[in-house]
Amino acid sequence: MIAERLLKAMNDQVKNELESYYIYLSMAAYFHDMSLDGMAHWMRCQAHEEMNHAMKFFDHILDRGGKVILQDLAQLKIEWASPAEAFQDAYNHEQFISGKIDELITIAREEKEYASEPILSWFLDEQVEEEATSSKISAELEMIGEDKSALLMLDRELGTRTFPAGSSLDPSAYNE
Ligand code: OFO
Repeated sequence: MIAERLLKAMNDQVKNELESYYIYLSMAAYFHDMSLDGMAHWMRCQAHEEMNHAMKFFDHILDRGGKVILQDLAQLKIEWASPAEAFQDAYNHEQFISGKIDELITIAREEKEYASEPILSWFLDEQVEEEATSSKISAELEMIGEDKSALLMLDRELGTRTFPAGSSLDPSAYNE
């Protein structure tokens, strides 16, 4: 049975991951509106991953005999001043989430909840990757500045990210 303190923190993390999903979906809408469909596609892929993260915590809580309690999500940001600002927000958000994973690991250790260590260590690795990716794109956008053709080239490149098969955020999965 999962320790009460960790259960509460994991339920909070289900909310954090769902908020991540919603934030990236909001960024996808922003990029579609700017006709930067490659960046929008990248954000849809990212949103897909975040939903999976939420469900990983959701299922782990159940596997450890806990009750999942869904919470209200925070009010969304829907506009950014530029693509660079949106990706900087994505990077800041990933740093915030990394801090939350660190807190979960601290609680799991204090509560001697060793059964939760494998999933938390998976998230630790995932956060290293997510911070690195969002930070790199953010730095590239800073370099690009006002150069529209470089922006379009990056948009094309980000549009090549692949969706996992059957993703519900992939238009080809629901537009058949
Ligand atoms: Fe769930 O990794 Fe990003 O937020």
